[in-house]
Amino acid sequence: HTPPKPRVALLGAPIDLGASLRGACMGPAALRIAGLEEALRERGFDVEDRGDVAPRTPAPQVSGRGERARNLAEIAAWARSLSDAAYETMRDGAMPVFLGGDHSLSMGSVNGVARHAAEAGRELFVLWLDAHADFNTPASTPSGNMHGMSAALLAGEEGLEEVFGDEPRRPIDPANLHLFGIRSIDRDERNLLVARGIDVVDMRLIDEHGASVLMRRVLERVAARNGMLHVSFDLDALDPAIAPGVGTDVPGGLTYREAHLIMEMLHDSGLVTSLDVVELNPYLDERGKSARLAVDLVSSLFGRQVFARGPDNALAPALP
Ligand code: 4U7
Ligand code: MN
Ligand code: MN
Ligand code: MN
Repeated sequence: HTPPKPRVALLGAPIDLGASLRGACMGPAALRIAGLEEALRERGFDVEDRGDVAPRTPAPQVSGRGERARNLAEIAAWARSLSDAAYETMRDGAMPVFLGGDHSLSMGSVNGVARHAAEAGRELFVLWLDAHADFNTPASTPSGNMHGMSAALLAGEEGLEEVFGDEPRRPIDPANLHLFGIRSIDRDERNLLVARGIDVVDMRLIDEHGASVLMRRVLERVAARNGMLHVSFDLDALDPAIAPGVGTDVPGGLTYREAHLIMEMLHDSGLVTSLDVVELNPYLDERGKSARLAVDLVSSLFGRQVFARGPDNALAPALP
């Protein structure tokens, strides 16, 4: 049997004040121009482009943090409206795909998804595909850039309470956060990751064991607990040679084939219920290269494959 395909809602989040380099605010437009909606339609999905989410106005009253959390008020305004958008979209039975925008947007998207999961009585897992751990807090950050703090906020770290203020905040269980593709961690950030016992799949592990073994380990855990899986895909997880259109590139990233395999396995798992595609900076891209690769990878996550292996795309059975 073929399970019914979920409705997909595209939500733009043209935000770049979480990063030090401007330009990610053009990301949603570039993903649209690269044909994201058409690619998903081609996969047979009922897709609705809801346009760009508007940040909450007037900006919420939050105290400035100066250089410890730059543009906190603006990021909070986005996080609050993105959280509501994610929550409402999922409650209405659609799958939200957030088009970034810098990675601070995930503070909002994942918080909203977590609110929905809690109401639905399901456990939420987050796969964070990234070169960076994004586990800084205002106390640990070397840059003050909030796109480097989103995973920490979502896992319940202190110091960013003002992002949601009195609005519903729903942290995820740190044990359900899986960082993947990592190759840049700051000193105090590393200590925090260790203290919290976060699962960090770095490039060294991927080199040694291969992406598929490490992905299967995450997917089996989510499946065993009947969890929902949010994928937060920072394009800088990819090697800069194939995705130059990012503001904080780090050499030694995922190859074209590794990235596709990850997406194909995510599709086959049937576990993914929401997605962020973030950190595309068209100002830094080379003739749309990164935008087109992002659309290609999302197509794989939504079921495009070289050779159809049957209606349910079941994973190969585990070895005895
Ligand atoms: B991204 C950094 F110091 N860790 O905190 C920081 F290296 O969303 C980079 O993953 C953060 O792109 C990168 O500023 C945030 C830095
Ligand atoms: Mn990131
Ligand atoms: Mn990153
Ligand atoms: Mn970045």
